[in-house]
Amino acid sequence: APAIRLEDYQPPAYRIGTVDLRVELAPSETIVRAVLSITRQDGTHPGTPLELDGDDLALVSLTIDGRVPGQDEFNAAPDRLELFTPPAESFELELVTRLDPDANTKLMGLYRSSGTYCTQCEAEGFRRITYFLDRPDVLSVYTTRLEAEKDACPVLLANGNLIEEGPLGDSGRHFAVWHDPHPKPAYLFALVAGDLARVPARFSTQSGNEIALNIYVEHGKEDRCAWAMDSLIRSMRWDEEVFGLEYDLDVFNIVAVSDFNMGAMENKGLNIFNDKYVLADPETATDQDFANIEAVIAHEYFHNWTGNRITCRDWFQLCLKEGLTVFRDQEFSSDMRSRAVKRIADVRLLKSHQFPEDAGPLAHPVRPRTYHEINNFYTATVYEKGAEVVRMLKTLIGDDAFKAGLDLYFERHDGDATTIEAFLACFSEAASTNLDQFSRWYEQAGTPVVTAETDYDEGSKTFTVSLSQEIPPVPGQKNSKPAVIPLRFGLIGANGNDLDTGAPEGTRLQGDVLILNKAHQKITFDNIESRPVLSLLRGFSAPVRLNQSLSQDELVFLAAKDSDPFNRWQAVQTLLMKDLVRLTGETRQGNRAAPSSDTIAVIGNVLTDASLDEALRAQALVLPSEADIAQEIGKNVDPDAVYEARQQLRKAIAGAHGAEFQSIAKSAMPNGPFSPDAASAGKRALANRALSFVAVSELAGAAETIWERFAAAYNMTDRISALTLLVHDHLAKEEEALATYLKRHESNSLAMDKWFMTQATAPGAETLAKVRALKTHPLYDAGNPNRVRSLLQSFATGNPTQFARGDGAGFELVAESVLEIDRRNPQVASRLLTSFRSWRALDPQRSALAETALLRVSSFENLSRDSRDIVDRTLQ
Ligand code: HT7
Ligand code: ZN
Repeated sequence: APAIRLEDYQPPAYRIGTVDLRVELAPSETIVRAVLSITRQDGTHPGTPLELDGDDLALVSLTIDGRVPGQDEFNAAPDRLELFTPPAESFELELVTRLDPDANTKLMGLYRSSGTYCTQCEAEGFRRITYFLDRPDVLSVYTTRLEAEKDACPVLLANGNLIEEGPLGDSGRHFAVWHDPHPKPAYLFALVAGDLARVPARFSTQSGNEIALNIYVEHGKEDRCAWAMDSLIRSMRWDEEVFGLEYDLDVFNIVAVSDFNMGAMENKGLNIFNDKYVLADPETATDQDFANIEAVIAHEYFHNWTGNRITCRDWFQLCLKEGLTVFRDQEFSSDMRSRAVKRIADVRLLKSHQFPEDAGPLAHPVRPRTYHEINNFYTATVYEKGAEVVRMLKTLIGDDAFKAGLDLYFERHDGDATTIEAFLACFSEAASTNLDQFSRWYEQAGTPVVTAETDYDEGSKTFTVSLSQEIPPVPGQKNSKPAVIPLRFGLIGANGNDLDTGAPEGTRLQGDVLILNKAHQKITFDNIESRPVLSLLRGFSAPVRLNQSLSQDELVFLAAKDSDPFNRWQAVQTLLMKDLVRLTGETRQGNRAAPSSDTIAVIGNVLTDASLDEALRAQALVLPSEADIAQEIGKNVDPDAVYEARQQLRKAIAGAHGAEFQSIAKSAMPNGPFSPDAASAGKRALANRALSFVAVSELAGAAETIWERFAAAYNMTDRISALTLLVHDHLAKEEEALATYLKRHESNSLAMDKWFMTQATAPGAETLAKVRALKTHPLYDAGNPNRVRSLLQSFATGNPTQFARGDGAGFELVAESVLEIDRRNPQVASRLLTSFRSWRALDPQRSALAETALLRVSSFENLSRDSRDIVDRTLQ
C-alpha cells in the first residue's frame, strides 16, 4: 500500500453529525446497526462519492434515507464502502454489520477479554465495528444502545451519560442507552459489557458538579482498586488546581481488562485499561507498579482535555495530544513525589528508549511526515520526546507565558481537531515571540549532539563557553538545521556555590538558561575571579547528547557539589559510564583492568551523604544498563564484553563498600505496615539497591542474606528484588526461590508476569532453552499481550547477551515468535520486532546473524502491514 503523507491532507468531503448505534451483543455474532446523519461539506461538489473506511467488515444491509439502494449505487468490500452518488444534501445512512468478537484476536475494534466485551478504537479500530469516516477530524455526537444477556452481561457501558436502561421483555436480555453530548472522533468511541464488579467513589468539581466515579474489574479484584481510585481523585483535583481544567460529564468510568494491546485508552467518559495499570496491592505490585498506575491513570484522565476536548486533525499530529499529555502526567507525578527523582527517571527512560530509536533505522520526527501503519507511531519519539519539546517551550518562554499560551489554546481550540501549528501559534502570541525555528523540533528526527568547551583567561578574568550543535545523519534526512536549544547552566566556584554571572553582552541568556540557536556560538563571562566548573544542561533542559570536555576532577567535583540534583546524578553516571566503556574495551582485548578509584570513592560519598534522600541515593547507585553502555559505545558492540565489564565494576564497588551496603540493606528498610508513598518507596529502593551489591560481594553469608530477604519479604518490591538477584546472579536456592514464587502467585497473572520476566532476562546461556520451554508453560498465553511482553519482549530488550548470542539462536527465537504472533496480533508482533532496531551497532558477526533473522521475517509473504513496515524500515 502507498505511504500516507502529511502534505496530502484534505479536509473530509462529508460530515457525520450524529451516530446512533444499536449493538446486539453475542459472542460470535454481534449485530451493529449504525444510523449516521451525513452532510456534504461546503465546497464539496454535490454527488461527490462517499467513501467510508472498513476493516474486515461483513455488511448485512444498508439503507439511504430509509430506501434500499440498487446494486449499482454502492460497492461494499470488507475494507471499504462506497456510495457512488450520495444525496446532494443531508441524508441518513443506516448500516447493519455483523461482527465476531470471539474471533477478534487483534484486540482492535470489538473483542472479548475473559468474557467481557470491550473495544479499542484508536487509531483505526472503529472501522472494524461499522463503516465510517474513521479519521480524527470527523467529530460526531454518539448515542449508543447496548443489548445483551442480563446474566452474562449485567454491566452495560458506553461513552457519556446513561439515559435509559431496562429489561427486553422476558427474553433474559436487557439494554442500556448512553449519550455523549460532546462531539468526538470515532477513535474515542467505547463500549463495555460483562459481569464485572464496581468500585464506586464520588468527586465534587471546583464549580460544584457531583461526578460519579467507578472502576469496574473482574469479581474478586475489587480490593486491588483503591490506589487507582485515589490516583484518579488526585488527578482530577490537580488538573483543576494547576491547569484550571474541570471534568465535563456526570460519570467517569474506568474498566480494567486483562487483554489489551497498550497501557490504557482515554475513550470519552469510559477509559479502558490494561489491568496492569489498575490493580495493585502490596502483595502483588511493586513500588514501580504503584507509581506507574498513578501516572497512567493521570495520563488518561488528562487526555479528557488534551486529546478529547481538543483532538488531532490527522494522525500526523499525534504528538499534539500525546506529547502534551505526557508532559502533564510528568508534572503531576513530580508534584506528587520528588521532582528530582521523577526527572531522573524520565530522562533515564528517554535515553534508554527514545535515543536509540532516534539513532537507528526507525528514527522519525516528533511529527512524522509519512507512515504506512499508524499503529507503529505510538513511539517513544512521539510520546517522550514530544513531552520534552513541550517542556523546552516552557523553559524558553517562561512559566507565565507558557501558562497564558495554554489557556489560550484551551479557549481557542476547545471542540477542535487541530494541528501543531495552531498549538504553537497560541504560545507565540502569548509570549510575543517567533517560534518558527523552535518548530524544527517537530520536524527533524535525530538527537542533536551539543559540544561544549570552556576556556578561562587568568589575565582578563574571563570565562568563555564555546558551544556547537549537530544532528548526526538520520535515514532520509540530510542537512539538518540548527535547533533552538535551551541549556540551563551554572558556573560553580571552588566552594561549591553558583557564581552570580549576569548576562554577558550580545548573547541570548535568560536567567540561568543559555539559548543555543546557531551551529556555533561563543559566550564570554566577565569578572570571573578564578576558573569555575561549568554545570551544563541542568535538569536535562533539552533532549540532546551533551559532549562536554570535563576533566575527571571536574566530574568528581560536580558529583559532590552541584546544587542541581539532576546534574549531580548525571556526574556520577558519567563517571560510571567512562569506566564501563574503558573496562569493556579492556575486556575485549583480553586485558584485566581495574575500575578507577574515583568512581569507587564517588559511590562511597553518595552512600554516606545524609543530605540526599533515599530515593535519590538509590538512583545514583543504579549502574548504567548493558543497553546504555552499548549505546554509548555506538558501534561494533560485543554484548558479552559489556556484561563482563559491568559485572566487574559492580563487584569492585561491592568489594570496597560491602559493609556499608550490608548495613544500609538492613537499616533503610521501612518498618510497619506497607505504604506506597514516595518516601517509603525510596527507602525500599535504597535498601534493595544496596542488596544488589551485597549479592556480588565476597562477604560471608551474602547469598543467604538474599534468600532470607526473599523468604521474609512482606511486599512485592522486596520479594521480586531478591528473586531477581537470586536468579540473575545464580545464587544458591535460585530454583527453590522460583518454585516458591510460582506456588505463591500462580493464580495472579500480573505477578506471574514478573516471574516470566525474571527468567527471560537472566544472563547465561541456559536462558534461551528456558524461554523456549516457558513458551509452553500452562500459565503462558501467546494470545495475551502482557504475557508476550513479559517473556519475549523482555528477553529481546532486557537480555542483551542472550538476544544477541554469538550463535544467532536468540535472534532466531525472537524472529520465529514474531511470525507466530503476527498471525494473531500484528500490533504485538511488530512491537516485538522493533527490538532489532540497533542491530547495525553490533559487531559484524552478530549483526550478520541479526540480518539473517530479519530477512527470514521479511521473506514471509503474509506478514501483516504492521510487521512489514517495521521489518522494511529496520533493514533499509
Ligand atoms: N491514546 C492511547 C493509545 C492506544 C492505542 C494505540 C494503538 C493501539 C492500541 C492502543 N491502545 C491505546 C493510549 C494513550 O496514550 O493514552
Ligand atoms: Zn496518551
